[in-house]
Amino acid sequence: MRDGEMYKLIGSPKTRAFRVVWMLEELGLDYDIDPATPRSDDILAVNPSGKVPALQVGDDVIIDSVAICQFLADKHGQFTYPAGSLERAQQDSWTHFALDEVDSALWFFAKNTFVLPKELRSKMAREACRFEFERAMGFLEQRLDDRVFVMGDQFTIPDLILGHCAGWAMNGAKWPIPEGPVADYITRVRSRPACVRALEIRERY
Ligand SMILES: N[C@@H](CCC(=O)N[C@@H](CS)C(=O)NCC(=O)O)C(=O)O
Repeated sequence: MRDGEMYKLIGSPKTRAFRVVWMLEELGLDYDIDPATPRSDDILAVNPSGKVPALQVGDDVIIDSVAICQFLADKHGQFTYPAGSLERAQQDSWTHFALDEVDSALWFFAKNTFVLPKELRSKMAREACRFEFERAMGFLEQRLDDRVFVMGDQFTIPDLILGHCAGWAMNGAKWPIPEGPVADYITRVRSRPACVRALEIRERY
């Protein structure tokens, strides 16, 4: 990216684009937001699947919230361990846990609630999603143990993804976060000033 060029986030902050807003706020960077909705012309112009978010970086576009957050963390040297380190492998393992166990349950629930055509939505699938989510919260409690953040004292990308998914669970799916260490961890992550600012920004869209 050339000096003076701004990042442009394409995607409504009410979607997974929220993760990118939060990351940009953590890093204190300047950016513009095009609050494109899924499958709108603006996102279809850069992503054939119509899924948001995307980040425009000069003439390039990065698709996928986690790829974008990891790129920003790597580029600006914060909230990540360096590629090739064992810590980075552990961090990536947590990122995949957040996506495989938590994001996927929420997403499949959303698909079976309002995304898929009505005739393809299934109550059994929604129940299975909730079952998977609750099981994932149990795994999270075990893996977290008594850490402040998943990697210890340092806040990294998987904390941000888990923090976003927890808000999605509580406010979207209406699934509670189990009280105790997991709820305390989620409160800790979501009370970060950058998350609070991102939540305020989200309300404007
Ligand atoms: N793995 C992608 C998932 C993107 C995604 O599914 N976004 C949703 C909104 S949060 C979307 O645009 N859905 C539209 C669709 O599935 O057609 C990411 O993290 O960015």
